[in-house]
Amino acid sequence: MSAADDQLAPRVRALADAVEAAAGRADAAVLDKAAAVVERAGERVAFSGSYTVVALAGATGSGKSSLFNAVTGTELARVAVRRPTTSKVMAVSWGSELPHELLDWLDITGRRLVPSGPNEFSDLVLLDLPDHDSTELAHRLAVDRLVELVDALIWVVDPQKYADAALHDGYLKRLAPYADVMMVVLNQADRLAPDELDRCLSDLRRLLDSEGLRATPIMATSALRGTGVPELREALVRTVVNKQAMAKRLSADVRVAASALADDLGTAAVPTLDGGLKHQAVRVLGEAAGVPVVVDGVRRAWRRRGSAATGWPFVSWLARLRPDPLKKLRLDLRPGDHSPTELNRTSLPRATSVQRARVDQGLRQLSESAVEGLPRGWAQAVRDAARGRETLLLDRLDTAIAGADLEVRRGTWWWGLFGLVQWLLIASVAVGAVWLFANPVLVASGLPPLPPVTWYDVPAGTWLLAGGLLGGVLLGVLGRAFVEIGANSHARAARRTLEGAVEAVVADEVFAPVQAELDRYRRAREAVVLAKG
Ligand SMILES: Nc1nc2c(ncn2[C@@H]2O[C@H](COP(=O)(O)OP(=O)(O)OP(=O)(O)O)[C@@H](O)[C@H]2O)c(=O)[nH]1
Ligand SMILES: [Mg+2]
Repeated sequence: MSAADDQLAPRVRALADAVEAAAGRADAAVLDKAAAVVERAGERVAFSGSYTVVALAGATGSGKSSLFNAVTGTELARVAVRRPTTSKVMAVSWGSELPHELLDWLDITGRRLVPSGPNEFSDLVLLDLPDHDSTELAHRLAVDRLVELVDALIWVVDPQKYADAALHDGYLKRLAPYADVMMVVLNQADRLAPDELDRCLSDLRRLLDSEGLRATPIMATSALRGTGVPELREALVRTVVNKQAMAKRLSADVRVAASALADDLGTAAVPTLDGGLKHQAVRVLGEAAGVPVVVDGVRRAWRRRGSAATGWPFVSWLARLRPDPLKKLRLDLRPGDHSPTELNRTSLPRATSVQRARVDQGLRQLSESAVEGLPRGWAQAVRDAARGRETLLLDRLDTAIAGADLEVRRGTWWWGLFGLVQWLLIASVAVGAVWLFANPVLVASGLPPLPPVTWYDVPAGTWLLAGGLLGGVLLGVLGRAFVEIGANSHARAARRTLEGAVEAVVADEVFAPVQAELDRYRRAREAVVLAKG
């Protein structure tokens, strides 16, 4: 196994990974080509990797068949003056058996075996192709198909047509990545004077260099006279013995496909879902799902219950008549009392079109930031990931809000104390009133009047009555202030709890799928880099 082979397998695997990751996201034509390369590479190695398939290609009449015969020392290829001569691909191999599997895979029916013992052509399958610039469509199609499959190509040109656009624009330029598995042979050299041949060769060299084919060697031959044929034969044998052509060809295939996919994937930095972006999304979605309504409900419920417990009893019973905001929202149940069913849904207003629009907008904001720089197909995939479960999202948010423990069921310890003191003050008012106003009744009933007690010349009854009234009101006001502080801090705590619950849902339904898509993009990007080698 050569170094090229060693690297080829992981690169083919990487290309397969990239194709898998980019499926449905990258350009379909690019993906198809890359998938075909993966398949072809696997098959080519499986079908007798020990053979090297070399094709003689070129324009009609350049002398492919003549050169074939000259190099192999056979008369297997038909040579003629009538054009085009070769209409069917012919494959020849040496030894005791034809590599049928390989030839089936290449879809070549014209096969000839040159019976021989082990020799320098033992592992060679040499193809004589029809003309690439043929008037016959079938010829051109056969050439195009095999140019994609063979391990090495020998382009046979003649002094008249070596600069032909059909060859250079149609094949050589786009085959630049395969420069090191190609060779260009200027045949019919006998038709040129030595200085003309030199000019011709240097012109051809210049042309190939300008097309990115510096690594492609040039040779001059005459199939008619046999000049240059031994050198060509040696080059061919070297290619076969070296056993690098197949791996080099496949390597170039993988590189070309991976580069095309890399271009499609773009070069922008892979976007990340940063904390600020996530926080913003949680806030917007929480708002849409009713977090502010519940937070406000918590504040008002705390205020109502606190006022009822600590306020001046003459007034605070009024507070009890007002409905409990959390009861109204069905959020007064214990967390365990909720199950995520329609029956136990909160009575938060059902998602209105405005809310849905805000959810939509929140998700769009998030996905637009997460798709910055991504190619179109990937951007769409990220958008779909962000909004794929939008309907479920609102339901799950509602359930999460219903299940959050808002800690407003119990009051706080000092409410009881304030309540007790309020009742003592009421008692003081009552005692004071009796003390002040009971004497006429007692006297009329023949009972002794209450003893007159004064303090600073003011009757004790007045102290008790006025003190009780004033104390009750003051305590009520003080209690109200404390309750307000408590209501605000509970509202804040409720907001934290609710946003935590919302975040858990959004992380699950939105962040995770978006992140998975971004990870997939990163995977594709890393895989093509590996595949390019
Ligand atoms: N002078 C000269 N004539 C050659 C040489 N090689 C081939 N020919 C002649 O060129 C003509 C075409 O040769 P082929 O080998 O059939 O050419 P081909 O490239 O196989 O042509 P197609 O099969 O039609 O594509 C024949 O008449 C050959 O005798 C050469 O090196 N020198
Ligand atoms: Mg021919």
